Amino acid sequence: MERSASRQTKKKVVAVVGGGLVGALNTCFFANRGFDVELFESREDIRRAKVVKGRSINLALSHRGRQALKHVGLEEKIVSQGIQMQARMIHSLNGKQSPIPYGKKGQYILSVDRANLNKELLTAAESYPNTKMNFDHKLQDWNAETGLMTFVRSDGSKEQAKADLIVGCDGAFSAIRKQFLRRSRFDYSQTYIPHGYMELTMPPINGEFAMKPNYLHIWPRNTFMMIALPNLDKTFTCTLFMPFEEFEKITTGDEVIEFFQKYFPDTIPLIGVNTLQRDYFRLPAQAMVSVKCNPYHIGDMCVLMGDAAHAVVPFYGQGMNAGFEDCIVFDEIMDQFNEDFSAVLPEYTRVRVPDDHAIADLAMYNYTEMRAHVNSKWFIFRKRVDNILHFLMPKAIIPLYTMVTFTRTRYHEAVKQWHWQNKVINRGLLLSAVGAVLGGSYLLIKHPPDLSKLIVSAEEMWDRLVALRTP
Ligand code: FAD
Ligand code: EGU
Repeated sequence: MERSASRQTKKKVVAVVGGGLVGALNTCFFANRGFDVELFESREDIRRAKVVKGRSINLALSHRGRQALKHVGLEEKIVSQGIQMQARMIHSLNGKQSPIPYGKKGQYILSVDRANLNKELLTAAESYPNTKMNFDHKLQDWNAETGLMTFVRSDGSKEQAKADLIVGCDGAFSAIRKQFLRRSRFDYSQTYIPHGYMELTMPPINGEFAMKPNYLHIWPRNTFMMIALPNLDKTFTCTLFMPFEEFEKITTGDEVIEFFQKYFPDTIPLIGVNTLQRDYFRLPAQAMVSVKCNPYHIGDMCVLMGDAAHAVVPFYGQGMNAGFEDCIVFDEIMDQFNEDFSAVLPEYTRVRVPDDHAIADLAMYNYTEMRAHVNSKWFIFRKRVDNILHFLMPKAIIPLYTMVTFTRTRYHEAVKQWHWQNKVINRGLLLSAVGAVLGGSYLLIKHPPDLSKLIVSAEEMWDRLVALRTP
């Protein structure tokens, strides 16, 4: 109580810029601590908007994101509006479907509707008496010396505002971050990957889901990949990933069908030829960018969170989850340092940068891995090996995706543990190989084979080698 009383006297004002997933959640976190919070969002209130434009319709919510929602009392509500996915369903080219569980019974991820999640978070943020929501406020610029922010409204008018702390949650193309870029000793990198993505709707068939609903459906085809997540209205949203140059090759409805016939034939009757052709040409393919930067703060005045701090490619399903976890980590540090921004902000950078960079790297690694040599057979094989090793040594060997998806193990620790496990596994394989050679030799000595047979096969082998040499 004493601490909240001292806060009352300070009555610090926090400005959250960006009312997307992370900004809306963060507003709840700051409001919970008793700050006066003002949220500024460039778009109109999506709860009143007729059409919501924006990226990806549904998202995979996992442990880290759920923990953050739990902190502000929203976990149950959001989880009840999600669809459980207990396993992946791998679709082979021949139409065969193979389920691979994420873990034990209780280990599942959730498919959540982005727009609905955002609306729920905004409603929760708005419900605090100490919050103020400002929609149609696009941050144009801010002054890193004075902290003065300038917003433009859709009618062209401008408004200015000040706060004790500015929290930049304004996404991958953050306007808040622009001021960071002008400063010395600010590291920044952004990489566009050659792939784009496009979303296609798979409607219900006879009022039911066209495919099994409680799965994350995957069509791994090396360079081409498709993923489908279920929605509450019994549709699936299929996300097609492929290089922009491949998207550009397809210019007619017939070519769309031809392409799907070649790579995703089982989906044509499910999506339907007309829907497929309509959705394909509705919007151009969207780009994916990876952004890393350091530090995340300026003095005791401004801090970046979510995609504004770290946009990651979607190949681990962690972008939102990591952004939500940012909020927990910041909140924990606020406790440790008694809400002293001049101590909290540098500590937040120190603690969080290595983890966000680790998940950015992992997601990028998985992208290169999948497009290089992941077809359905390889995907199934790898996940099965992971699961078997985990079953044999449950404490020592934990699959990387398990640590990332179902625990709050710090991302950079998960990567370390993964490298260590790989070493152990490789040693194990080497030892088995040596064992096999030794055991084989022993058996050969104990039971010498008929040498004449060996010689014949050696001759055969020579013939084969010669045959190989001649073109
Ligand atoms: P955003 O959601 O981008 O929100 C930023 C907000 O700031 C927006 O509302 C915007 O209008 C506002 N804004 C922008 N500029 C200004 C300004 N100048 N002034 C005021 N407001 C401004 N993550 C997962 O965890 N699981 C998944 O399965 C998953 N799948 C994905 C699939 C795809 C294809 C993509 C592209 C991403 C996926 N992600 C996933 C990542 C996830 O979408 C992002 O990490 C998440 O949306 C980040 O939230 P954010 O609030 O930081 O940014
Ligand atoms: C991509 C786009 C399967 C939603 C990574 C798995 C994703 C999602 C995987 C998108 C994959 C890839 C994991 C989850 C998830 C898998 C994961 C990827 C949700 C390693 C809406 N990925 N995604 N890994 O293990 O940990 O199932 O757009 F195909 S959820 Cl690329 Cl767990």
